[in-house]
Amino acid sequence: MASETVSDFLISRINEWGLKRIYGYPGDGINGIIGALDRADGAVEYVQVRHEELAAFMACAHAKFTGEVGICLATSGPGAIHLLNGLYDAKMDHAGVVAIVGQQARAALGGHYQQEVDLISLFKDVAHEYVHMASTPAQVRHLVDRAIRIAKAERTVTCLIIPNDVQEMPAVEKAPRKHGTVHSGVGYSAPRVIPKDRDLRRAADVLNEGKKVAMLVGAGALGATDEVIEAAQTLGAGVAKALLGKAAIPDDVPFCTGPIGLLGSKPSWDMMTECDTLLIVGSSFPYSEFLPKEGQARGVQIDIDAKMLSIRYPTEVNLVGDSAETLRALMPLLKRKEDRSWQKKIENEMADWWKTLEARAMNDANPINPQRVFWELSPRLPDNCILSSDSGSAANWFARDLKVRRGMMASLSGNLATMGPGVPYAVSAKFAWPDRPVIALVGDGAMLMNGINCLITIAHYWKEWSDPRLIVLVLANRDLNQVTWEQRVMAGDPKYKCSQVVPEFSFARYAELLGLRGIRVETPDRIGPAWDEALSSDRPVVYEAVTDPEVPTLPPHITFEQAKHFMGSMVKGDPHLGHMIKQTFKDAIESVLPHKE
Ligand SMILES: Cc1ncc(C[n+]2csc(CCOP(=O)(O)OP(=O)(O)O)c2C)c(N)n1
Ligand SMILES: [Mg+2]
Repeated sequence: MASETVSDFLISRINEWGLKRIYGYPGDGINGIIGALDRADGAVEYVQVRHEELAAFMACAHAKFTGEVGICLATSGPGAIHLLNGLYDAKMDHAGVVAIVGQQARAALGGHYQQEVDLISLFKDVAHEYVHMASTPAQVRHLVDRAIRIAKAERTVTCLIIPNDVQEMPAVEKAPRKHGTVHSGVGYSAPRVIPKDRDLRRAADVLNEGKKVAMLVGAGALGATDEVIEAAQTLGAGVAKALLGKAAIPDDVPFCTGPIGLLGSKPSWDMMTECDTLLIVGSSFPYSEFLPKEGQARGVQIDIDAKMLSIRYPTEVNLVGDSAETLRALMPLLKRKEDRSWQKKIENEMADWWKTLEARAMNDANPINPQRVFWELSPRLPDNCILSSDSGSAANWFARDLKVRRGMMASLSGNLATMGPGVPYAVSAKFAWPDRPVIALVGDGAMLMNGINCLITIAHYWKEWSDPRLIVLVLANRDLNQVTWEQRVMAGDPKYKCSQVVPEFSFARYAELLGLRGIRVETPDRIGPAWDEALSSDRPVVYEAVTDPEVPTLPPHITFEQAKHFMGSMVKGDPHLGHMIKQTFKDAIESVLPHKE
């Protein structure tokens, strides 16, 4: 189809870039673009969301789950403002997203006009690598080309602002050949980035000299599973995973110590406190207190982005490179550690830790222990499934209790740690991979924030997906639980009901109302059978688990003594004090008991 208006050209150019889906919400700031999407007749699919923030989360998840650039579309003023949180999520997790937003007509700008917001300034932080407004049709070709290429190459957010009058003008596909015009083209192919030999040798020297090597992998290692495992085997190392690197190596690898940090494992903590060498691959895991003390270990870091090097630990050798390629180039220089005792120790500790987790999951709670919901899901995870988690207590159990296997994907809002991405990430995963089962793990607070609205979108679209399985687990604990625990443990404050308790809402019944399946699980014996039902359902399911908010989200290194101490130091007056202390002790005791057969 020959492009007619600027908007028609915009859509056909997006199509030329190979991008086939836009998540959006209309408004009179983008009527021209919506009209063009209609005329394009499905060449670019339009997915209608319930709130622009959800469109941005979906575009972000599209980038995370496909490696393509995600696109979201919103109207001027309010619609554009609504995108922001989802765009920051993408920016902070290095997901390539293009935001396309409308603007009032050029002649009105600067006139305190209806819905006129200074969008260049508004997006100047989140999209600082590239935010531009089209003031004439001849700009649009290079604005689109550059916004997509920069989003992809820099793994960041870019933004195009198109005033509504420009949208309706005749397209200028080819600027005249004269001074002051720009002639751009489509296409991007990632380069091969490998450090220099000299630097690889310096890295190998550090790693070869170490006796107790710890590895930390993150999102940047997601495409380097075999290389990470091989390097760890050669170095006799253990491998801890930052949250976004959950799927980087399978959890049944015996020297994988699972998560790190506040929601980490004890073996990751012990490994970091005892290692003499640290190899970080594709991770900017933020909390340095969970890494070795400065001076304790010599460090090597691999990252595709030099900006991310040596900011959490003063690593001695900093390699700019693709994780898989760099590890492959490093391998021939590494000497296999003959002494395997360090890795063996890690493997033993990890075997013990899995037993601790099982024991914690099986502790009684009132009525359901949330850990058990995850523990029982874990062996039932379908091959190739895609997992999303929200921010909240779910992220702890997602990180610790689920054993991901090869072929699975898993993500959440890693760096912004915002509430609200769990369900929209899952929807986006279904659009990208309609034949794969998808499971979202979400708290009741996040559901009430935006998840229940997103269920309406699921109800609207699920029949288009070849495998209808999309399960939303809701931890119905009537609490903003993650923060309730943070307030108790970090500030020593009791639970302030007015701020922490969320209203009663029947998530399962609401799902049924929408034509989805709703399963409410109120007793521990129902947990497993309900997962079986959900995973064999012929339609999307809301799995509402009535869980106990007094099960602590304890940091991994808290010992029984420390637990007693912080409980003792808590101010009195928590309405749930007795039950909570009992629950905390149960979990803390599980960590210090040896789990021998
Ligand atoms: C947009 C946003 N608002 C507030 C927070 C702070 N916060 C983090 S987790 C959390 C509680 C989440 O509650 P819920 O979704 O019910 O999960 P739970 O921890 O209870 O399982 C809050 C308020 C945040 N991360 N993001
Ligand atoms: Mg909750």
